[in-house]
This record gives sequence, C-alpha cells and structure tokens, in this order.
Amino acid sequence: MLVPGVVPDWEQPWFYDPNSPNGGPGPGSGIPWQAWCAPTSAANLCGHWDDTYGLPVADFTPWPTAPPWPSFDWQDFEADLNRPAPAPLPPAGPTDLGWHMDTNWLGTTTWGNPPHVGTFLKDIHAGLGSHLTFVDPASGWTTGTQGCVYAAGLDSSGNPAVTHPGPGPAFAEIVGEINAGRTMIVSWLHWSISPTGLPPVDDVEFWEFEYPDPNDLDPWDLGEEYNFDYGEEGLGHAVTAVGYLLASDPKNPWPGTDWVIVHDNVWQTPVNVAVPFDFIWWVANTNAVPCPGDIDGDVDTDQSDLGLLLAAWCSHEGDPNWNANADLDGDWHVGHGDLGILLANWGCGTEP
Ligand SMILES: [Ca+2]
Ligand SMILES: [Ca+2]
Ligand SMILES: [Ca+2]
Ligand SMILES: [Ca+2]
Repeated sequence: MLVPGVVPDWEQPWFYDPNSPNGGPGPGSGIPWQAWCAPTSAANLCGHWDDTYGLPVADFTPWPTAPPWPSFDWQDFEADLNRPAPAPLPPAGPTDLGWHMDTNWLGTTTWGNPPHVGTFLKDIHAGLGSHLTFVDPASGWTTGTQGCVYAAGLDSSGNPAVTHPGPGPAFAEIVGEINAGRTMIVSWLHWSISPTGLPPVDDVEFWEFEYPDPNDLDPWDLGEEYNFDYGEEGLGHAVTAVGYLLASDPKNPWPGTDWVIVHDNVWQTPVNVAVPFDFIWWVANTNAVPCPGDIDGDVDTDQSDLGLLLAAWCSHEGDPNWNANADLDGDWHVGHGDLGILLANWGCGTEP
C-alpha cells in the first residue's frame, strides 16, 4: 500500500551542492549540509503535497527536477544557499526547512537550542509547521510528533499528541496516515540497515536493521550523530514514510513482519526501501495535516463538512448514519468533540 501520486526521493543537499565540502555523489559531507535528514524528509513530504494535491508548500516543480540553485525554494525547500542568519521566527522571507528546524544550530533561534549537530526531535514538527504556515497560511496546517516517550503538537485529528507506548499504535498511526493519502516523517535511533536478500515486490526492496557497531554509527557518511536518546533531543535518522506492507499481506515475503516503506535520503539505497517496523529502533512519527476539520477531503473546512458531521450526529461505529471521516477525534462516536474540532478550523483551506 503506497500513498497516491509520486513522492520525491531527495538526497541530502551536499549530494547536489558542488560548493559543499566533498560535494557531489561520493563519501563525505560537512557543515552546513551534514545531518540534513529531517529537512530532507520534510521536503519529500512537502513535494508530495505540492505535486499530488496542489497545495502551495513546495517549489511548484514536479519531482525529480528542481529550480536552479541557489533559489530559496530549491529542492522543495530542502535547502537555501542564501539562507538568513539565525534569528527569531518568522523569517524575513521564504527560506529552507532546515532553517525552520534549526538544523545544525544554523536556523531560527526561537526554539532556544544549545549548539548541536542535526535536528532535535522536538524541532521536526515545530519547524515543519512553521514552514507550512509561512508559505501556505490559508490551509490551516497542523503538525505533531507522537513518539515512544516524547509527544508534542497535534495528532492528525487535531487532538493533543500522545505517546505510543507500544508498537501496535505506533504502526497503526502510519497505516492510518498512508490510508488517508498522507506521508509522514518517521524517526529512528539509527539507520544501520542492510539488504535482506528477500525478493523485491514491485519496486520495493526489503532491508533490515542491524545492531550497529558503536564505532560505525554513520554508515552512509551523512555526518549524522546517533546519540541513542529517545527524548525530545533525540538525534537519529529521519525518513519519509510512503507506504506499508502488513504482516498478513499475501505478497509479504517475510510473513509475520509488518513493514514500513520509506524514502530514506540515502543515495546508496533504492527509492522505495521497506524496513521491519522495529519498535527497538523506532523513535517517533511526525504528521502534517491541512484543515483537521475537513471531512469531505477537499482541503477546506466549511458548510459541506458541517453538513456531513450533522448527518452523522450522535452515531457510533456500525450505526446506519456512521461516517468515520466525521469522527475527527477518533473516539468512535460523532459528537461534540468532533464539532469542536470542526469549528476550531472553520474557514481554513481553499476550494481546489
Ligand atoms: Ca517539487
Ligand atoms: Ca535511498
Ligand atoms: Ca471540506
Ligand atoms: Ca468523535
């Protein structure tokens, strides 16, 4: 199961920037573009919203091409060669996702961070939300991160984010987002993966996590640091989830294993990489949703959504007038909680 449309598979910016230390395909990366996994994963997400759903959050140039460097929206806002100096939000003008996320301590000062390499877990949804709201204020974007020990922002229904104490709800969240046609950013403690040798299904190749050698925690030479901190500062590797394969799927070459299919911003691996949903190494899911009160799926919250909600009013799952899309808060009942979410988002979005 993959999301509709095409999701970009950008590599990290040093891969493209001839002026970067050790720039171009090959070993090595460095400041400013090292450890750029979270902004790159977010650029894939933004490119998908732009290319597939027409929301103005990326560079209006369909994958795989990009506006020429050094445009600020180069590569779906992944990187901006002329990025502003660190400063409070909002930025003086459009700039890249890494600036919004304070990646490598070179971006906004609003998050109040100490010096660090890469992106803090707490800044992924905050920076993504800051970017989305800056470039597309009309769509009522919300973002949130739900991790094993850290949660902040909003879930995809517009409720306060919660932690996922076990693999079931964590994987179910990814399945729910993919089924809704949305990609997610998924963070892991490390990205030491190797091929399983299992036969590919369509264009998906199956890889597996290793128990990494502490002396080789940057196997792809991305300049990333893996500090094995599950908390809000957790620095690991972020990827873009584009699909899943259930343990029960007849196509599954390793029955009993749930897989998440990702674009991993590693050039040495294929476009579609499936890894087992391994709760040992999973850290968090980050969602981005326009208009949580949108029930009919046209990316606005207006009378047509209210009409659907009222038509399902007071219904429970299984009732004749039940509408799962109207259950905005996910409590298997359509009622005041859902109406509150709809009214809080009233007027967001635009008709396509
Ligand atoms: Ca694009
Ligand atoms: Ca790859
Ligand atoms: Ca709507
Ligand atoms: Ca409800």
